[in-house]
Parts: sequence; structure tokens; C-alpha cells
Amino acid sequence: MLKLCGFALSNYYNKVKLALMEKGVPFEEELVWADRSQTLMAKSPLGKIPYIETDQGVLCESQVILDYLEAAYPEKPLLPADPFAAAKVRELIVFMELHLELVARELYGEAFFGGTVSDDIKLRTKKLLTRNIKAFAAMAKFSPFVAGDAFTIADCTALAHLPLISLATKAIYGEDLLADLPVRAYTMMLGERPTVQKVNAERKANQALAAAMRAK
Ligand SMILES: N[C@@H](CCC(=O)N[C@@H](CS)C(=O)NCC(=O)O)C(=O)O
Repeated sequence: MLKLCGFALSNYYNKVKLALMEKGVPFEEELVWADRSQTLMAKSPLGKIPYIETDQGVLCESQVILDYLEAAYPEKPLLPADPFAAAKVRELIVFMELHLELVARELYGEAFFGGTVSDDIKLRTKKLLTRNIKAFAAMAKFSPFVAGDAFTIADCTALAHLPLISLATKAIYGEDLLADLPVRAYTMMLGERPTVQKVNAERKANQALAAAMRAK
């Protein structure tokens, strides 16, 4: 059976986990911390999670994993059949990850992990996020799903990243830079899905585990 490896506090892990559950693909999970161990590096060369183990071998990078799942398990697609419509969904994903999440990630050290981020980085990140969020707002649909009227892999991505970006910007700038977008209502709407409830409950449990380990 396909194995999803990583930890449930990770937004990229939860992106893949939600897609697996929404597609109804059977899978098991293995708790792997991003500890740069030799075992991890052998499977994921940058030491990043998530990765999956399949009968054919290991795959890392969440978007590569989702593309593999769409091709290998086409019974319940999470992408439109039309190539252009599917590309528009992927465009939104690339946009959220490259231009929003990766930019906001600069803030996580201080926002979530007790570190500090320099004022220069805070300033540059705010400038970039302000510009990029405006562009994202012009592309995202939220009607009711992020790419339109159907649940797609863009929702697995949006749900994993957007609330985190809100939290991080609120913590660092005292304001949610995504506040003009209906992220809260969207998150609540998706929160009615049993798959999302399971992802959230297991993320909280993993957060408690990580906190208990840090306290030791
Ligand atoms: N581009 C990667 C990003 C994955 C990622 O950044 N994972 C984080 C956890 S959320 C990680 O493993 N960080 C540990 C590290 O970079 O050493 C993907 O899409 O899978």
C-alpha cells in the first residue's frame, strides 16, 4: 500500500494527505520528522517532507506527488478533464506556492518557532506579499472553491497554505495580509468536509506531540 511519510503539522504533508483522502486512495502514514537523518536524505535528497513510498519507489515534492496520484488513480479526478482548465488549476497552485507560501515562509521562524527574522527580510517580504496577493486575488475564484465550482487539487493546496500565511502575517505585521480575500469563510466551508476535519484533528495532535517533545 502507498505510504505517506512526514509529519501532520506540515502544510505540504497535509496538501498530499487531503488529496489522497478526497480521491479515496488507500494509504498508510509513517511519522518522519525533517531531522536530516541519513535515512531521510536517502529518500528525500533535500531532507524535506512529505514523500511517498510506492511499489515502484519513492517520490518527493508534493506537487509531483499530486500529479502522480492524478495519473495513477484517475477514478476520482481532482483536476478538470479539459487540458486548459486543468492547466488553470495548476497555474493557481504554482502561484500559491511560488509567490505566496514560499515568500511568507521567510516569516515562519519568528512567527511560529521562537526565532527572529531581520527587519530587512520583514520589509522585503511584506512588499512582495502585498504585490503577489493582489495578483492572486485577481486569479482566485472562491466560487465556492478556489478554482471555481469544483473541488480540485488547488483546494488541497489553498487549504494547506492560505490559513498559515494569514497566521504568519498577523503574527509579524499585526495584520492579516490576506484579509481582503474570503479565506476565513472558505476555510470554514471546507471545514465541513470529513476529510478536512480528519486532517485538522491529526495536525493538532501532531502539534501537541511536537510541543511535548520540545518540552523534554
Ligand atoms: N517543495 C516542497 C516543500 C516541502 C517542505 O518545505 N517541507 C517542509 C515541512 S512543511 C520541510 O520538510 N522542511 C524541512 C527542511 O527544509 O529541512 C514540497 O512541495 O513538498
